[in-house]
Amino acid sequence: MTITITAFERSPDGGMGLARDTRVRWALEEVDQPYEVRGVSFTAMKEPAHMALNPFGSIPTYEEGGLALFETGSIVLHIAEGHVGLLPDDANARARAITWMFAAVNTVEPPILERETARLLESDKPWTARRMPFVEDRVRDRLGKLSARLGDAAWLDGAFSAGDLMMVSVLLRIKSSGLLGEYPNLTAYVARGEARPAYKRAFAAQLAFNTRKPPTK
Ligand code: GTB
Repeated sequence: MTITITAFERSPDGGMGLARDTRVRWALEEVDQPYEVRGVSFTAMKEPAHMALNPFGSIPTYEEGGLALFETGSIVLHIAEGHVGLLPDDANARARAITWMFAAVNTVEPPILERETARLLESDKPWTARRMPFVEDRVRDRLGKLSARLGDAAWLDGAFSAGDLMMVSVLLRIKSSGLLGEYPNLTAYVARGEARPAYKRAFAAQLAFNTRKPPTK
């Protein structure tokens, strides 16, 4: 059955991999599933056909036969549950890996998003400069605790899992901020994620999609 995901027709980052289709592409690459990509413009995203797939009018979405999903956490979990490679066999280890997926999108990503919103949408507001240190400290609070838990381990709980895929994807959003660099073990963790062949293929594919050039191997 063909898998089709949606992505920005032209991502605002020009293909730096920050839009959330990258994490879905990465999951599909990890489990070796081919997929097609339908580009959606900002206008089309708010039209009925796309809103039927994602009621919030955002990307990515995932279609496979009669199934249509939105929310990257749910999409990656669906992919991980249907294929070998992203979730451990042991039931308890599997539950813990899923817990890390939730921690990524529900505990670590929100303060990162808050910072992005403050920088991108509120930079002209008179209170932003005074608010920013508090916003960044809320990111640091999460990063510090994550860093302490990761310690010297390669991945969050044993072998690489969908939990790591989601966590690395979230952390990539602040890679260029300087905040991640305050935590050498998290910097190395993200680099390990980026070094995975599946991530490299996903990144190359989204870059090619955005630049309309074939992926370089
Ligand atoms: N919780 C949802 C999920 O995980 O799937 C969030 C989906 C979401 O916010 N999608 C964004 C979107 O469609 C794209 S990823 N936004 C348009 C809209 O809602 O109208 C967020 C994003 C966009 C662009 C960059 N960038 O260019 O750097 C980075 C991240």
